[in-house]
Amino acid sequence: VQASIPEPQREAWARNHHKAFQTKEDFEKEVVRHVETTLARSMFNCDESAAYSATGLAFRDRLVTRWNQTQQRQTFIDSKRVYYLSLEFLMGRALDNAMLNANLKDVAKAGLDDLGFRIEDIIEQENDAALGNGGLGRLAACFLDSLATLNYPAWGYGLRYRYGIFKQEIIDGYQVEVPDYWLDFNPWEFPRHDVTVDIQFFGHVHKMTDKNGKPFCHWEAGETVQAVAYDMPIPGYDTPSTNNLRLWSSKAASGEFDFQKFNSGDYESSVGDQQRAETISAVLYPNDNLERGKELRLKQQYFWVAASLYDIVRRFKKSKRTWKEFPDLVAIQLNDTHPTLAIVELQRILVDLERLSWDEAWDIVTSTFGYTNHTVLPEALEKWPVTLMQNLLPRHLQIIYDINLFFLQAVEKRFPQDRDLLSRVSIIEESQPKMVRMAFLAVVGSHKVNGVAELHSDLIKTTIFKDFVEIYGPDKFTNVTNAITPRRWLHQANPRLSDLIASKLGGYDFLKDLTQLSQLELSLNDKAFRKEWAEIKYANKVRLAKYIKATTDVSVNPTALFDVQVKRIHEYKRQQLNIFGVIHRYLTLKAMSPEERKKQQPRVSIFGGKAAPGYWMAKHIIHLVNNVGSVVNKDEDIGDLLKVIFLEDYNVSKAEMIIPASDLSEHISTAGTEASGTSNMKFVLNGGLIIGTCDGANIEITREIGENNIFLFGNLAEDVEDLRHAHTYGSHTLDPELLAVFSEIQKGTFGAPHDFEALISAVRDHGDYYLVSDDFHSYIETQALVDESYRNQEDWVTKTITSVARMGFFSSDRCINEYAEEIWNIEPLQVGSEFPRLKKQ
Ligand code: HBZ
Repeated sequence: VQASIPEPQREAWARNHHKAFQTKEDFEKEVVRHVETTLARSMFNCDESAAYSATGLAFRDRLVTRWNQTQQRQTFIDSKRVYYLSLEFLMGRALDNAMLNANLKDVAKAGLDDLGFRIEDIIEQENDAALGNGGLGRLAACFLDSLATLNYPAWGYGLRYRYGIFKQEIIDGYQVEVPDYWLDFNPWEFPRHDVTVDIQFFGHVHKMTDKNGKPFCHWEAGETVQAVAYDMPIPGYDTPSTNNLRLWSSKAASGEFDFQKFNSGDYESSVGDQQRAETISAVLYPNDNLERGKELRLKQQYFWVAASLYDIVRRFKKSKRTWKEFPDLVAIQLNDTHPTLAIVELQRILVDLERLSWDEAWDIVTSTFGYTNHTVLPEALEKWPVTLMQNLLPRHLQIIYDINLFFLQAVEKRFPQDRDLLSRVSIIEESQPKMVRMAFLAVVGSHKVNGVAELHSDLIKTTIFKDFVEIYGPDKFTNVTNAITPRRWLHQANPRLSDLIASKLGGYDFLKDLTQLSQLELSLNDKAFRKEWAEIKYANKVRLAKYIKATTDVSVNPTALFDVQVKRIHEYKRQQLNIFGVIHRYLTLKAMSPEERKKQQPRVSIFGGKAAPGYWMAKHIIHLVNNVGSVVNKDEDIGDLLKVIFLEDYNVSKAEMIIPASDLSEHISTAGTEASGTSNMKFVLNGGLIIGTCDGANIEITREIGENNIFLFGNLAEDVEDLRHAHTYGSHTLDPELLAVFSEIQKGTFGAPHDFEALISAVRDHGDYYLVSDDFHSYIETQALVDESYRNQEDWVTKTITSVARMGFFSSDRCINEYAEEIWNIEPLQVGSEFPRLKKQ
């Protein structure tokens, strides 16, 4: 087969090379061409949705050229690549990002204007790519942006869910889940029907001998499903580098129908096979920080991991290097334990299929993988029943047992007679039923393990992985503090602020080197700058106020303090603490005389976030917030002094509007529970302040911006154990102000008390695991301090400017450079704009 064009004909290709548009006129031509040909429409039936499609296609054409070029260059140079394996990529919208990263948003705005559209309306047409739950998935998306921007050769591998995270509707104060079918029209993905992998499940393992008499294992599968690649280009900011995100979709291996069954009249079961196969990539599991051990989830994990590894190995083999060199060309990062089977799969490929010795293979495997831990919550640690694994992946279970055997043998040699240690660190938990501990497998199979903020990385070393630090030494465990991309979370979400900063810093270079923000402190006394700074915040609040009016029909005053908590609803994140605090505020205001009330600081408490569909407590929290809102918001005694808003269906594109409009955001998890948090960084970068606990990245944010610029409260992680003990053994008396809040709820002020009994009794009768009572007083006091601070607007503005100036550390570029140097050992590869290369140099 002819794979590439012969030398004599290449001139014709070079002559006709697709030129990316650069001017408004060329952009318009591209849009009209796509409307009139690709979409088969015209100016007489071009609505906003068609204009979005055509604009998306015009930008996608631009991306493709650079994408191909980047991939060709990476392959030609034979450089080491990193593969980021994540079950979630919470990408949000792509068009605005593509325009900004190419520095062509102004061109597109002017062009669309000529053609009769407002760019904001066009951007709003796009569905979010919502292939993730929360922080973990969004972190993966920020990392892709930084990897491309910094010119690292990197691919993401994930699943192409037909349904992303569900859409949330609030009906009568309750969350209702609606499926998120987002693929109707998606110009950003390229189906690669020629890139497929057959993935096996079930079946049996046979011991065989090869022609040299060497024994080996053969896995005869019971079911085969086909993986089809869909690629998405990931543009870097201000660089031609365009990386690839490859998402796998599942389909029946035998094609559309099993014709034999079909012809023999068994139509139903042939369609059934088809559906069973497609089910694998049908839907994102909507739990965050909870593992439920469902067979389909394990199938998803293996399907994705096996397809990705097949692909990676296939690419490696083209390089004609020896297996020993695999880790010189390939680094694989495991985003949490979800892809841990990749360790087992690579060992299987090397031992069973490539016939390397166990030890040779294991050296390669452990040099290749790195593992990032995102949680210490026990209910989130992945464990799979041995029986389930045995049935679905019989050969993998054998390999896991062997990995465990060799590991335990080595441990026993170093720590003889410590039976207890062996059972504590065993990858197989000897429980009823027996379980495979995925986090331990990930630790044993990787050369580096990292946590995502300093406190968290310390905690994993002293709790869940304590024994492993003893065994491997401390150097295997490291910290890489999370961060965010300033392109999306400043430049795209808050263009006016980005422009103002650029005007002070002499251009937009700070978007590629966020430490340059520090120069903003020089402008602290610049009156015009401060005024514009405050006006931008106000304008963003006005925009959010309009959105609130349009979606909830509640009018909020944009001069009030906007207090925001938007994130997944979880007891450990303590939205219940926030809403109990809001009720306390309401009761306090109600008890005041009208004169006294006039002196109070008006506030809008804004909540948003999804509850996992099966998370009953989280759903009650949502219900309570909504009910409190419907009482408070129409209370005439209160008026603008307090409004309580629940924003439906919080997602990435809504975050881009909400975050720039916040004065104060809440990051109030029980100390030691939130691994890092990343929205805390987004809020501060957008000129908002934080009320928070000493948890996750809040601690490092405080170190960077200074403790005068953050409102910290509550107990410390080191005291949590004792406090919990005090609840259980009766030496804790509940906070009286919190009890007053409880009795108001129980009076029925916010609807049937029965509905909220569980929320109350979790604190009052069941040990208050999240220490709501212990932190309540400190929380209320600190909120009063916030009110006082906010009244001094000049001071407040100083705090916000100072904080933004000190946020340079939290660029995901810094974070990715740390991974690249300390874990992946990869170098950037500059992609020039020269194209095409006619000959290999
Ligand atoms: O990862 C989050 C952490 O809670 C947060 O503190 C951290 O900042 C962020 C990035 O490191 N973890 C998640 O978002 N986790 C999940 O969404 C999740 C999803 C599926 C699971 C388990 C966890 O099975």
